[in-house]
Amino acid sequence: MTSQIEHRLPQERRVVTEIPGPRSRELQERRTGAVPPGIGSVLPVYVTEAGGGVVVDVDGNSLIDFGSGIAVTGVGNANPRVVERVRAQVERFTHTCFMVAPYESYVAVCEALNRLTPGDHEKRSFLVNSGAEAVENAVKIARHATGRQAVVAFDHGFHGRTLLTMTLTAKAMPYRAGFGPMAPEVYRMPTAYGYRWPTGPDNCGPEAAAQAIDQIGKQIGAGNVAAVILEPIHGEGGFIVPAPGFVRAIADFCKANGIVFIADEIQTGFARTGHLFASEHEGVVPDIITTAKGIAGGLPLAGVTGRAEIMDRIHGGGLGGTYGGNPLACEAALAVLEEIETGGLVERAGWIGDTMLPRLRALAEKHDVIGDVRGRGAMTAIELVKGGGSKEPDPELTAEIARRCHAAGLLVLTTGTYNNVVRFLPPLVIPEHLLVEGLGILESAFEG
Ligand code: PLZ
Repeated sequence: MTSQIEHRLPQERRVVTEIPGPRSRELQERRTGAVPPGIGSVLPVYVTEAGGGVVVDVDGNSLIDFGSGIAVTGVGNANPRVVERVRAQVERFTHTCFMVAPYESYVAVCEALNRLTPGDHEKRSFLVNSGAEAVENAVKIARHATGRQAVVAFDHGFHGRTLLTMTLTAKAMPYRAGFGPMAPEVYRMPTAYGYRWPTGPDNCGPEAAAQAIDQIGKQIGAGNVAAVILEPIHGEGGFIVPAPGFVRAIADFCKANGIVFIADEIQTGFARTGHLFASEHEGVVPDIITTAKGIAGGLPLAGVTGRAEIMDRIHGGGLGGTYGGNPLACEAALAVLEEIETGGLVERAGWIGDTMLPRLRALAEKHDVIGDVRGRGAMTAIELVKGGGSKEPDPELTAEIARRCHAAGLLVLTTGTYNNVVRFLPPLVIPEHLLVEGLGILESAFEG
């Protein structure tokens, strides 16, 4: 399946130096004197250009991009339609603050979010700067609307790095350790991690839901819960697709108990999984959806979309922020939505999954250190274990596989609570030959 997009950069892998090369290494040295080590980089090649399926560095290497800047540049980096709309906007005005003097593009993005997110009920949306800020706001709204305080999140969940969203996030290292105390009234429940569920993946969905619901009742009391927040695929937790029935059971429980069900679609949204939103795979209609990343092709933008009757309860001035819905980012989002529609990117994400998953499964047949292959559409992953029947995570092998891919010019990311998952998030517009070449590099990485 070809993508319609004309690419500005040659769509080729080109490795002309060691990776990182000498100029990148110089910049990395300079960076260590200026930027604290708390900010990491997966692969410290310093970028000059990127587009389609490639990222080009200061040494002239052209890497195949299987990361999309963590699921952001689905429409391709510096997508021509995004560039055109942003360029026109930057010449008109760069900022007024929507809370001071508004503009049409913000309203148009919100109308689009209301129309495109699951459910045909009346909705309202507003815009902020980052995924974490969207999640913070979703929780504020749920608390205000219900008059309750408790918030339920799940094991392996990731929701951001601010105080509240770090508290919602499951993993201690590197996200929480040393940064306490955490925010109050956040409770964590088991999630439906089929591969690691003691009684096996088939029982996992209903059993995990039953455990979570039982614990909510015992530890909090359903009537005290303002919101339950869940990623329809756990992203940073390891691309864990909740076992069948889990998401549905949790959403139904929320509905029956007056709890706001928040779907965090920040990583899964905007065509990434082969639907516009991953909640659609589960047939659930969330009360609030948080979006970011893929929404604006790389410009910082995030959205909170919810039922009108919940959203409209917040008093005037109760929500906002200086930069939320910046006009450049709104223009970029409108371009992204056009691109998804005209470029058939939902279908293309499905095709990417149909291309990748069988090859990943075949690779797992050959190498028993690949314990699990999973994902949806253009959000897929392999989980690496010691092998020989053991499910013990193998983070060292995972790092080594990523290193080999990087050295060969394939930019892959790792993830997972146990740091043992290699994840694949190619731009949805990646040319077929690069997707296939990238898979070949990954396969070779397992040969040593
Ligand atoms: N919710 C589901 O995936 C961001 C984080 C990278 P921000 N994921 C990438 C890192 O190490 O910080 C994310 C997410 C989900 C919320 C967020 C947070 O989005 O835009 O990074 O704030």
